[in-house]
Amino acid sequence: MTTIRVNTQAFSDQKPGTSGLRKKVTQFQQPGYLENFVQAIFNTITPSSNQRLVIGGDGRFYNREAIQVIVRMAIANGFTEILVGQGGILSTPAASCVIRKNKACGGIILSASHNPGGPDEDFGIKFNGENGGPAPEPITEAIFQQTLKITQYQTIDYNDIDLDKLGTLQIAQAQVTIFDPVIDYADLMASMFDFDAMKQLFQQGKFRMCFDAMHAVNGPYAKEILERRLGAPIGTVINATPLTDFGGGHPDPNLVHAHELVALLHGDDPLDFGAASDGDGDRNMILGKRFYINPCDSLAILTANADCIPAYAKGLAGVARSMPTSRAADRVASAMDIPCFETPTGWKFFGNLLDAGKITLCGEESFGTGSDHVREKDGLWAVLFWLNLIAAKNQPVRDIVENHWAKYGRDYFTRHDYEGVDSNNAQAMISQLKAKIPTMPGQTFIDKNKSEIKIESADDFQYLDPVDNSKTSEQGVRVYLSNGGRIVFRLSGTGTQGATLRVYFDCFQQHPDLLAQDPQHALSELVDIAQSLAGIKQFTGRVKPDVIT
Ligand code: VG1
Ligand code: CO
Repeated sequence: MTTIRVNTQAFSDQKPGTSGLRKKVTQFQQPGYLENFVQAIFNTITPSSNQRLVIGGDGRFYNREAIQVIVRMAIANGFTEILVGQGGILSTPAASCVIRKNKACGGIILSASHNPGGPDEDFGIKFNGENGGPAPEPITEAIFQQTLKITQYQTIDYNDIDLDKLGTLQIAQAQVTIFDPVIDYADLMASMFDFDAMKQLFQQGKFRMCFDAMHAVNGPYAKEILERRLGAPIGTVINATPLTDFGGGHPDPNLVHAHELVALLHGDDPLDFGAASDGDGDRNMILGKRFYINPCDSLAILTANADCIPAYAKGLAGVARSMPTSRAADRVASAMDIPCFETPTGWKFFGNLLDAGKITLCGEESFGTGSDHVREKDGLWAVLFWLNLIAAKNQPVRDIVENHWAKYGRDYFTRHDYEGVDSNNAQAMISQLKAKIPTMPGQTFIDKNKSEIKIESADDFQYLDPVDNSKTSEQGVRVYLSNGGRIVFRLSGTGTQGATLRVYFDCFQQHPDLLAQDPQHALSELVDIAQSLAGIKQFTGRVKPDVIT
């Protein structure tokens, strides 16, 4: 074993954000930078009762190099069993599945999710605990404190291992196993859904779909499950080979970045169903024929129809959504008489609720949906859920969604992102907004029909975890309006450059004639109110958002 001294003071920026530590590759390449964070993880989690660790990533640039470093350090830190996905590949949900199945003490996942990859792009690392989920706040905070404190890290002198060759190597006290990253996950999916009914969908030959893996990690998973196990035609999965730079694109499944897929669902001969997932395979976008499903609606619809799926036939314990996600799922939960929880943004807050059996399904507006089968959001699972639903109901996507709106009403939703804003200006905007909270209630605005919209209440969201009573504050400014609308302001915790301001809008509509509007139109008054409340233009210098979802 070798001990190497590190200059921790140079690395005071290793505070994990919404989803682990995300920085530019060049930052991770500084000598000792990755090692500092990895040693901080090991110092925080050891001594643990078992010494089995899972390692894998989304295949982006620097994935393989980082894995070699982490394997050497894990051996030097006393781990006895180290499980590495072949080729360094492991989607985030599959990592969660493998940690749980093997009863590991946790796993290290290398990903910057939907952010671009490449020598000048982003890299990321996070630790998931023995439940397979992202480490909760107290652990990530303890890791951060360690990053500031440690003066040395442990490693061994050992050549790079062959990440592509399946099998087990004995190195010092440790067994290092390179395993197939797809099988366990595919088996789990087969145990949850009605694969026979889904196979028939493809056998009949009338149903046509495409899955866009965006050259990211889910390609091999989607090929195995959709094409091999469910019999979808070869070629159903496009951009199926994970590439270190994701083919130069943003592996972000939205209408802008998944344009190749979007084109196949429109045009003269559109497909029936389309789906995409992100860099690390935990996000999903679902499309019907010339039809887009908002992720907030997706969560509500999956909740309402869970009884069609074998894994959920016994019913749901409850459902949870992140705070900025629209309240569509709340309406379903209340009709089903099950609890609905509102958590801060980020998957780590769902973990306790899932572990305690308080919820079965959960989701976020940012294309993340999941359930108690793992402790991460799960892109391919959401796609299979929808396929199973289509097969069970024998209805096209559009009908399923429109019937849902007719029954429950529609929660219009949109998110406006201002990217790469000057951090000080963004902070200043949020601070002045917070200062105004006490005087907001009662403030009125006149809409285009000359009627009044009044602010009913406003706060800075804080969350009291019902399982461990931990408190998380300053999670975003919420403004509730008299017309049923809501505006939320928060700053992103996943960006790597400047600040990203996110403004979320949602408004409930029940009138049957008003269920088919364009969300931007339906929410335009809220957008104006947000502008006058927060002074976005004045603070950011931006006249319009960079990304609208
Ligand atoms: C964003 C999303 C959030 C999501 C997070 C990680 O965080 O808003 O809902 O959980 O990304 O997703 P932020 O702090 O930038 O708003 V992923 O797919 O990066 O693991
Ligand atoms: Co992701």
